[in-house]
Amino acid sequence: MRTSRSRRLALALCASGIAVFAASPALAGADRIRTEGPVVSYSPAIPQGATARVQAVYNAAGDTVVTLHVRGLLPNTQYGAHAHQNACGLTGAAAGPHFQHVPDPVQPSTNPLYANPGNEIWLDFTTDEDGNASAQTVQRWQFSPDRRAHSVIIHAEHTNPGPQGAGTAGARLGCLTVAF
Ligand SMILES: [Cu+2]
Repeated sequence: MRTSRSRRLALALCASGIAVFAASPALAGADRIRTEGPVVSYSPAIPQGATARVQAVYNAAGDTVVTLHVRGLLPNTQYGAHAHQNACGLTGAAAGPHFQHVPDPVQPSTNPLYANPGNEIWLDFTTDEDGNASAQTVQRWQFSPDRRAHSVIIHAEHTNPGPQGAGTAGARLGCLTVAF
C-alpha cells in the first residue's frame, strides 16, 4: 500500500515535471502557451495601460486554438488583429508580415488564396463600453518548430477579406510579443 502510494506520488511529480516543461516558451506537441502584458502602443488608439492576453492551445485533433483578450482600449471600437512573423519592435513595421501557414511566394501578401483566416491567424474584435474584448480562431494546423509567429498586432480596422487587398486592416496601432 505504502509502495503504491509513493509510486503514485512519483508519477504525480513526474506529471508535474512534464507540465512545467510544457510551459516552455513555445508550443510543441500537445501543449499550450499563455502570454499577458502591456500592449506596445504606436497610436493614441492604444491608450496607456492597455493590456492583452494571448493563449494558444494544441489539441489532440491537431488544431491550434488561439484566443485574444484585450483590456483598456477605446470603447465601442472596431480593431483588426493578426499573428505576425516577428516580435514587437519600436515601430509597427518591426513585426513584419502576417504569419502564414502556407507562405505566399509574393510578399506582402494580399492574395486571398494565402491571405485568409484559414491560412493566417485573424483575431478581429470590437470593444465593449469599457474598451474590453475577446476573439478566438481555430486553425486546422500547427506551427512547425522553425517557422512560427512571434507577435499579435492590433490594427485600425477589421480585416479586409478580399478579393482586393485581402488581409489588410489599416494602420498598426499596437503589438504584443507572443512566443507561439
Ligand atoms: Cu496584421
